[in-house]
Amino acid sequence: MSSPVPEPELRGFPPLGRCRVMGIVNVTPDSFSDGGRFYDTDKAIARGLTLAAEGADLVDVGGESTRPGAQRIDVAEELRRVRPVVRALAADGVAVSIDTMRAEVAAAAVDAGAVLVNDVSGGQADPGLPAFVAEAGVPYVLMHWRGHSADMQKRAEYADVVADVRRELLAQFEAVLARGVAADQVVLDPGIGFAKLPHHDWELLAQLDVFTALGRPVLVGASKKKFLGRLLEAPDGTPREPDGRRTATDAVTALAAAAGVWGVRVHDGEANLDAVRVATRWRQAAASRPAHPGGDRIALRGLRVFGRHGVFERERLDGQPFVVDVVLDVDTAPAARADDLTLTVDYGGLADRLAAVVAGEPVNLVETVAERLAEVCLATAGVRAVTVTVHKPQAPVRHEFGDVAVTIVRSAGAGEVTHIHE
Ligand code: PMM
Repeated sequence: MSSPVPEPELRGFPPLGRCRVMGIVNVTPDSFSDGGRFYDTDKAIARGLTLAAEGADLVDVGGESTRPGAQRIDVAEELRRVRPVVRALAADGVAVSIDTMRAEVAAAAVDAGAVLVNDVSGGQADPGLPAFVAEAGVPYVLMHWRGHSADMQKRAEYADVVADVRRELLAQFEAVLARGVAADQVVLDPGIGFAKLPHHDWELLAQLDVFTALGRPVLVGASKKKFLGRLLEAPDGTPREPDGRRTATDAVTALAAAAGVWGVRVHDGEANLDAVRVATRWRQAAASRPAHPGGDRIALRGLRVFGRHGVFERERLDGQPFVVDVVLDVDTAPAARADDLTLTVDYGGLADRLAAVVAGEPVNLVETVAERLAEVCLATAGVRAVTVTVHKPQAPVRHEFGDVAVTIVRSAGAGEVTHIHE
């Protein structure tokens, strides 16, 4: 389970401390999961209000089905479906996102009060859409996409689905940046079920960390999709119907939220919000677990050494203080029994070796310094694991701040611990 990292900034969405729940309202006669149920304007509005009342942070309104094989509708029809729903929900104080691939629909929806544009084509279906998003400055969900739904499943071929989707999504991201969209407007989405077979969806979900590591918020739309129907198929191979995929969806929500995604796009509010609450608490507990459970520890804290690390020329010329904390996982019992320094870590000698790294060859990143210090610690006889924190209290930050620090945890691989007695 990955530990919490600060939420990447998304314009207009201050950090919430948990995964967001985006409730779905498909104002369509033919979406796979709720086909027709909310096609009527009043029913769609009522559904959006219910989702918001259940705790959905956003309500995503879409007028065009993107289920595999779906044909496109014309822009006038899409506008007719979504505009009154967006307007009514926004007027009622609901945060609305518009699920569209068209600039004209996005513009009308933003005009009617939508606060986010969700583009499953990730800027590829209508070049005017990223241009509109750039000009309006609205947050923008950019999804991995290989082509329109009518024949997208023909394109579900990957050498390595995670690497391929990551690369293509980054290319789409760069393309919208080139059209003037700012990085802090963008949420990335791996596009579960879009030009993907069930095993592709599972691989993407199991490696969400690859996407959260891109430094942008990540949205996952797995709700009731076909890969869950396949997982839950009957003994005769009949896939479970969408309505029977609710609990499995809640489970995916919990796991995705625990993996640190920014949001999940789901058909039901309450149960998914409960799942998010479980994941949030789980992540908090994981973050506070000790790095070296149960073992003996030797700590050396506040080792202050002058160094020249940093990306700026001034940092290389002038240098600045770095402060190092290390906590070593060591078995101290043999040294204690014999009362013998040679059987434990000599922290004086270790401090000299750590100081030499900090004062030595300048590198760009505090992360690199921390990694080198961890290597020195793990090369010290008896050290099984180490937590290294490198503080840079005078880092070039244009605001008053307390500290900048990088903490890493590293352990020796099996059989790699150097024994003190050898
Ligand atoms: N899936 C659907 C529609 N819109 N938007 C994003 N960002 N991500 C998705 O995975 C996604 C989407 C299709 O599902 P639906 O028919 O249940 O709305």
